[in-house]
Amino acid sequence: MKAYRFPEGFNWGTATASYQIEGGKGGRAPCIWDAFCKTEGRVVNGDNGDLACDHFTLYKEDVKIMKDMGLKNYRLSIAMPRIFPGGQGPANEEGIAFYNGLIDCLLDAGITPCVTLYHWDLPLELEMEHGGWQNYITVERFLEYAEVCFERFGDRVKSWLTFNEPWCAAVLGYGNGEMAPGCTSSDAVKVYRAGHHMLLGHARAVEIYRKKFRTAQNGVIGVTLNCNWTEPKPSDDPETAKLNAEAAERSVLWNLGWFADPVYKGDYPEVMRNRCGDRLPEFTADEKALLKGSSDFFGLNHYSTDYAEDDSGPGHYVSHWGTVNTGGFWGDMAVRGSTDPSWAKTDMGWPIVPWGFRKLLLWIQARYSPEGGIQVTENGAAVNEPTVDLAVDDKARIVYYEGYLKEMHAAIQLGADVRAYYAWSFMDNFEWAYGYSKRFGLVHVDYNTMKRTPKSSLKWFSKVLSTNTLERRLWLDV
Ligand code: GBH
Repeated sequence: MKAYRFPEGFNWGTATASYQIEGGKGGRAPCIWDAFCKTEGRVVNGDNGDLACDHFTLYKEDVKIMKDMGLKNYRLSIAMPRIFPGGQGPANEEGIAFYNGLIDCLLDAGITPCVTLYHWDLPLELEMEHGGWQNYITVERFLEYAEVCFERFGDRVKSWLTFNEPWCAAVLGYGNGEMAPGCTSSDAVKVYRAGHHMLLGHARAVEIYRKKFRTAQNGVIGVTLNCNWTEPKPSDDPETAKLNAEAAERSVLWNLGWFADPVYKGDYPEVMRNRCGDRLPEFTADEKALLKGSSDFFGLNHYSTDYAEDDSGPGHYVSHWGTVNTGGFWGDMAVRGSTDPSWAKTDMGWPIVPWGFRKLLLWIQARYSPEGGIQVTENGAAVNEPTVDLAVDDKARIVYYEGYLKEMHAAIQLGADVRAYYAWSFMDNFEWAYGYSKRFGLVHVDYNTMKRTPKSSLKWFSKVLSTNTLERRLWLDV
C-alpha cells in the first residue's frame, strides 16, 4: 500500500498557549483577557481563564501524556503577566520558576520546546496605563520581557516565536473588538498602529536575540502569522471573474502580506500603502533594514479557506456573533468573503478545504522563498463533543487532519519547503471569545474534574509522527 511519506527529519509537534491552558495560579497578574472575560457579553457563557485546564498545577501529568504519545516537539507560550506582573521588571521569580519546571520536564521527556513570547495575554497594567499596543511604551516593555526570557530560558529553548498572529491581536483586538482588549476603530487607524508596533517589537526582539544571545545559545527565532487561503469566487462573467481573482490575491496580501512583506521585503505591500494612505504608518529606513530578514523561518497558522469577491462597497465583516462592521480594515481591503455550499464545516463554522492549504503553502514559497523553510505552527479542527465518549471517538478530527496533511505533503512535493507541523491543540482549552464551548484538543479535558482523556486523534497522530508517514486510505484518493 502506498503512503504519504514526509521528508527525513520533518518535525512533528502539538501546540498550546498560556492563557488558554494554564489558569491563573502561581502569581500570574491579570492580563487583558481577564478583564475582557469579565465584561458582560464578550465571551460565550461568561467563561474565563481563571482556571482553564489548570496546566499550572497539572503540567507534569500533561507532559507525561506527551511523552507517552512519543511527541518530539511542543509549542507553548510564556505568559508575560507571570514574568512582568505589573507590565515591567524586575522579573517575578515565581513565574520564572514555573517555566523552568515546565521546560526541564519537557526536556527530560525528550521533547523540544518551541516558545512563543506573546500569545495575546498582555499584562492588564500596560493596557490601562498606556493603551497597550497603541503605545510604543508597550513595545519597550515587551523587549525587556523578551530579553529576560532569552536570558533565563535560552540555555534550553532553541526555538522562539516573538508574536502569535499579530493579525488577530490588531484586527480583532483593536478593530472590531471581538478579542481583548475589545477596542474598535472604524477608520482602522488603531488596527494598523497596533500591527505596526508589533512588527517593530518583533524586529527589535530578534535584533536583541541575534546580537546578545545567538552566538552562545545557537537558537532560531521568527514570528508566526495566520492566514486563510482565499480562492476567487467562480463567475461565468469574465470581468467579474477577473475582479474576483484580484480580490483573492489582495486578500492574501492584506491579511498575510501585511506582516510577511515587512519581514521578508522590508515594507508593507504596495496595495496596502496605496489604499490606506497615511492611515498606515510608515517605517523609517532603519526600521525597514531591521525588519527585512528578521525571521529565521516562516511561521504559519492555517485553518480554512474562503471565496473572495471584489467588494468596493462599505467594508463588512460578519463575525460569528452576527455583528456587521462597516468601513475600517475590511473596507480598505474591499473583499467580500463567502463559502461554497459544498464545503463541510468544523464546529467553528470554518470551511474544511484541504487544497486551500496546499495553495497557500505554495503561494508563500513563491512570494518569500523563506530561507529556514515554513513551519506550520498551528492547524486543527474544533469538533462538537458534548460528552467524553463522543470526544474519544473523534473521527471527524482525524478526517480533517488527514485531508490537510495530504495536501501539505502535496505542497512539499511541488516545492514548498515545509519543515515542521504542529497540531492545534494538544488539549481542549479556552477558545478565546468562545470560551470552553469549542474543543480543538487531541486530549479531552473535563473542566469539572480536570481529568484528561486522550482522543482517537491522539493515537492517530502519534502513529503519523512515529512513522513520519500519513497512511493512504481509499477515500483520501477521491
Ligand atoms: C488561532 O487563531 C490561535 O492562535 C489559537 O490561540 C486559537 O485557539 C486557534 O487558532 C483556534 O481558533 O474571516 O478573515 O476574519 C486563529 C484565529 C481564525 C484568525 C479565523 C482569523 C478569521 C479570518 N483565526 N480567522 S477572517
